Amino acid sequence: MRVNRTFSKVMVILVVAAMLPALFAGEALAAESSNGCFIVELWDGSGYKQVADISFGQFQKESGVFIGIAENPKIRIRKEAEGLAFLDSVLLDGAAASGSDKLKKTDFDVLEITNEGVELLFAGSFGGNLSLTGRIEPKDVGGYPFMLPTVNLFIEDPAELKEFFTYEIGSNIGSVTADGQYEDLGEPFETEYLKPDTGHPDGYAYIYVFNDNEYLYAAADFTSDNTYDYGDDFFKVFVKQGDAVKEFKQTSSGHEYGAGAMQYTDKVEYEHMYYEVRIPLDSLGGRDELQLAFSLYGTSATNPPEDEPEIKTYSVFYHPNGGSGTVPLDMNKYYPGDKVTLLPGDGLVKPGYTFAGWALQDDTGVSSPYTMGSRDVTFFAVWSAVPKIPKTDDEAEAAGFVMLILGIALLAGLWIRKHKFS
Ligand SMILES: [Ca+2]
Ligand SMILES: [Ca+2]
Ligand SMILES: [Ca+2]
Repeated sequence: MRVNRTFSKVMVILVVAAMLPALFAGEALAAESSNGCFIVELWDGSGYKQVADISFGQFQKESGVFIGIAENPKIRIRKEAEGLAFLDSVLLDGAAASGSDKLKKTDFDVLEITNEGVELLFAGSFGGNLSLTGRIEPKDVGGYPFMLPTVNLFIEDPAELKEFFTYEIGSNIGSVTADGQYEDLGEPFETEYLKPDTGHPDGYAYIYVFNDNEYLYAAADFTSDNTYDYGDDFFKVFVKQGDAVKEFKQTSSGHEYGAGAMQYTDKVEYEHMYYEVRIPLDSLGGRDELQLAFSLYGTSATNPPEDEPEIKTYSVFYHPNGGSGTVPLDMNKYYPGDKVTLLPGDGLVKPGYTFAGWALQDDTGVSSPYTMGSRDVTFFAVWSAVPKIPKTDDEAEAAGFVMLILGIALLAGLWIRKHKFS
């Protein structure tokens, strides 16, 4: 009877677990901080079949999903989102796919994922644990450009800029081919460490300034912008002339004064925005000294502290619930609506019991993926008793009979030995 009751409890947990994704689906769609999802599809020989959809927000994170055991799987990942979506790495059981070098490791070298998606071929036999690291931007990222000198942050009108650097004409004679293609520029004129709050990496901006007889040249190595934003990225040079400030803006898609392009430079390992411009000296009033300021934007941007959007994330904890051994540890931060891949409990043991999954504190069973709510959550191990084979009276009698026969045999042996030696 005890055994039967345990089994029925497990059945209830399984049924409830199967219903959970449906119960939470509405909540997932309503979550504001998720900007969309990556759709994971598996090629089955005749077409792609969706195996998972994983929601992502503006900040880069890792998320795992089990896609099933597979042999040389072909996977397609596409976005379902209004904003731009980027993947940094896609690994299957820790292995990279052939094809895209950018997706082989998590290093801020990111690939934009479109609605059409990217196809990945994994060679070999796989257990099926797929891990995506990436982020999805909101449709409008907004934010303020970075300013150098930094005292000019959040000033939108060039005429209001507070401070400028001084560049003496002739102090750094040279030139650049202003094509947006990286070239060695020697020592930077200014260096500033930037911390975007838009999901882009923290990193230095290096500004270079040169001149020859005809042009002022400026270049910007903007390591905090690892995304190409189709002309929304820009580098501006401000030149103060008396009370007026002239603005020279170079975007990532046009050729206003030179060019901006995604490049690998000697400063960081990942591709990022790099700009080169040249400005005719005669448009700058033929001065001996120039008062210069700069700004950089790439949807990589900053916000005044009070304007920072409050994006709360939540954590997942695992509780052994009377078991012992290795308790799973999930370091990820989740937005409400995120899909949480439950970690296996195979490192946990409890004598006389087998691990039967995870449940919430109120005993409600959960299945993978669990849809994150707007609070931290703890999953408790569910233990199901190993059924014991009960001894019936008949079996006890049979055992007693065997013991009796053995006893008689032993006595008989002793009797034989005794008579043999006497
Ligand atoms: Ca990468
Ligand atoms: Ca160049
Ligand atoms: Ca960008």
